[in-house]
Amino acid sequence: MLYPALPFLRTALAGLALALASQTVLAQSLAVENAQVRAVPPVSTTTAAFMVLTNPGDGDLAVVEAHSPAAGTTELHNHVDVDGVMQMRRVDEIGVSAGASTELAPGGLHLMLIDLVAPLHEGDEVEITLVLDSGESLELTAPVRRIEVMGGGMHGQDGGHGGGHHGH
Ligand SMILES: [Cu+2]
Repeated sequence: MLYPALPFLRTALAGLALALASQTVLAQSLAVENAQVRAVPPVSTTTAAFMVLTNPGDGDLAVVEAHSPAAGTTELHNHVDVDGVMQMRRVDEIGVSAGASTELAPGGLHLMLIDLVAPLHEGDEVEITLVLDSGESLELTAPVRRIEVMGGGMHGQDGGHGGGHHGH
């Protein structure tokens, strides 16, 4: 009889639909929410991606690499306060502690998309792959949105980023 399996299947499908509706990407070990890429003027060759990473497991994790077909290079970045001026620094990894979340947000941690292959327009979708220290890869899609720049240390929409890149 096929029928006993149906309620389970229905529950599984409902769960999948819910996951898709909330734009949550769930790997075995890391959930990504609110992924978005900052819209930048067409002349800009760099932009940043933001998201919230949640580690539901009981072991610490770290994102050690990121890739995107939209950019020649994708780096992991953080902002640091240098004498009151926020500057960007490349970091080797973005840690997500067991049972905790790490927020990638304007003025803090972010993914840097460098050498954009084409201008990004508001509403475009950008594919991003995160590589974890466990070797696991996680693919997600982030919409391009207008995102206000936080903090007074950055001049203009892309000023902090551009300056940081030429600095190292
Ligand atoms: Cu950056």
